[in-house]
Amino acid sequence: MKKLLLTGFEPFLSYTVNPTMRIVEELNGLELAGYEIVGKVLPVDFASSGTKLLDYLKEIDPDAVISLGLAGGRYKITPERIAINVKDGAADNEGHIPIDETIHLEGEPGYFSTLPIRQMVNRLMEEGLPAEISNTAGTYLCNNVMYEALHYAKTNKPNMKAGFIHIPASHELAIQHGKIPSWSHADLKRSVEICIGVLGK
Ligand code: PCA
Repeated sequence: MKKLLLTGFEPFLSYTVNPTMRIVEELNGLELAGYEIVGKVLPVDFASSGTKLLDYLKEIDPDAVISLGLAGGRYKITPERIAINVKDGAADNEGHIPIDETIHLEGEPGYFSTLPIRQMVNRLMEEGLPAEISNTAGTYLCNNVMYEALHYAKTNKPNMKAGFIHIPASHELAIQHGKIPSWSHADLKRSVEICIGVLGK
């Protein structure tokens, strides 16, 4: 059976929970759309998230990798179109604040997602779930992990599909956080399952 590495992130900044962490933990070990799901939670740490991801890619040797991240404030499920070779932004969980840094000196300026993002968005909307392609994954950890996966695919494993999906806050998070739009955990999880289903087509 084919293998899918599904990554989420630990909580970060003012977000006391990260809905991607629970989704990844709940889908770990399941079989969906012809894929065995291997779920892993990554640290929100510029120094170690990339190497952790690369370790998992080498150890698990997946056919595809989908990384998930929380985009607090977004209203829709947003598969990302592109990752850029930049680290810049707020403090990570270790207190590091990169300014205009490059992820890989020898890397391309950007890599397009190799996931079927248009089909994912269309399928989600057919299922009644708001979705749109996002044209920026930002320059924080989510972009960093998306870039690392695509750079690895480009340089080591061209057949491995890779990309990133940002999801809105869960109700659980919104109750604690305050003024951010939120979805039920069930809908967030179903959205991820639908995207995996599209990948498996
Ligand atoms: N979202 C952040 C990092 C971790 C997460 O879940 C981001 O969008 O970069």
